[in-house]
Amino acid sequence: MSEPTPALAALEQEPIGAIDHVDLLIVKLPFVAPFGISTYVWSVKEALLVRLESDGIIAWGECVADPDPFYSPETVPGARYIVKEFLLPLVVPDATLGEVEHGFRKVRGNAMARATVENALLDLIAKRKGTPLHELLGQPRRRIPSGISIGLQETQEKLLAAVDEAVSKGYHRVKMKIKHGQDVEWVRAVRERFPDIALMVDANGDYALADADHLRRLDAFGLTMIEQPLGYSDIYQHSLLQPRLATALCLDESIHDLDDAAAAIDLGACRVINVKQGRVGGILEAVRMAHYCTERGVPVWSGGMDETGIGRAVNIHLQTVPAFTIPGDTSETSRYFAEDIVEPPVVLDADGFIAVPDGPGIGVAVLEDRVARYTLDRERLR
Ligand code: OSB
Ligand code: MG
Repeated sequence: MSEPTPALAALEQEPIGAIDHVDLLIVKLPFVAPFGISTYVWSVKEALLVRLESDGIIAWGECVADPDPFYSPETVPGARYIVKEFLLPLVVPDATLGEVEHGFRKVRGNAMARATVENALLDLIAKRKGTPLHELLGQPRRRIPSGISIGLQETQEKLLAAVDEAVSKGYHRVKMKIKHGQDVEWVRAVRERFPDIALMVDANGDYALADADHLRRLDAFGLTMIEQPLGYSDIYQHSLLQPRLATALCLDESIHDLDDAAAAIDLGACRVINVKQGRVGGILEAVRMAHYCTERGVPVWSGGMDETGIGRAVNIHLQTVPAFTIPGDTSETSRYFAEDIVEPPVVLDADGFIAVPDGPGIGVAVLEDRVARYTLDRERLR
């Protein structure tokens, strides 16, 4: 495996340089269909964007926080406050990226806010060099395997139709959301119709350790993993559940950084980790975590937060790092948006793979007229 560490060490030395303008935007894009998890159903994407302008170069960062606290405690207004009051003041011209990241670590939690600014800075650094983000990470271009996350459906028929569509599109693995009352029989229905697909479930914390016997019934379906069955901030109880199941557990929302990943692995709380760059403080920490987990024998994959094309592109570049061995939650743009704020959209090729956008930085063009059309609020800070 090629080492990401030398590339990261070099990146940490990159100067921030002068930034002429900083804008915070809140955008709101309709979803083509509602997306439901055990705690909530979203029908729009509302996100905080950071726009940096330096010497005519425009760089972007997308925050994965939702307006509500139903996946994570971070929210759009909270992230905006943290970005504006505590993070952007640390982004000074004579600092290096490493110094900025070090300063950001004094800000407790708020990893989604930190990721937003850090990713915008990485886009800026890459665009100044005229290189795509994956090259900044020291990685050659490679095709990225696809994966789809199917939200809770009203009926088993609708679920089967959604899985059928995903399979015929060529997705490399299918994840279905589950919750109490919509689990074992729904998984059985999918498994009976699709005996051979790579299938996994995500409960977003809907169960308790007392449900262990119930969850064990999922062992019958050859799932690749069960994602975050227990509490959204729990690691310990997952370590008690994992030995009682044959199926691998995967942690998502309870892993915020490398230390959490190390604790989860030490405790045997999971056999797989979902590394969402937007949840762990940005691309650099995500790469460190992916590398660390892999060395400890725990494979990782890149999650998604139904991002617009800005965050979606970041997730794709991240997956050029070879430690991302399992297909992630990276699906076509059209699954979520009729019209996105970037071009080109993410599409699957005939084999179900995704091409890495190869322009400078995140590699996709952010269309400012479209951004303007979907903007709820815009504030120029510098
Ligand atoms: O748990 O991975 C999750 C979306 C919103 C909140 C939480 C999750 C998700 C997804 C969607 O599963 C992944 C994607 O398609 O981007
Ligand atoms: Mg999840």
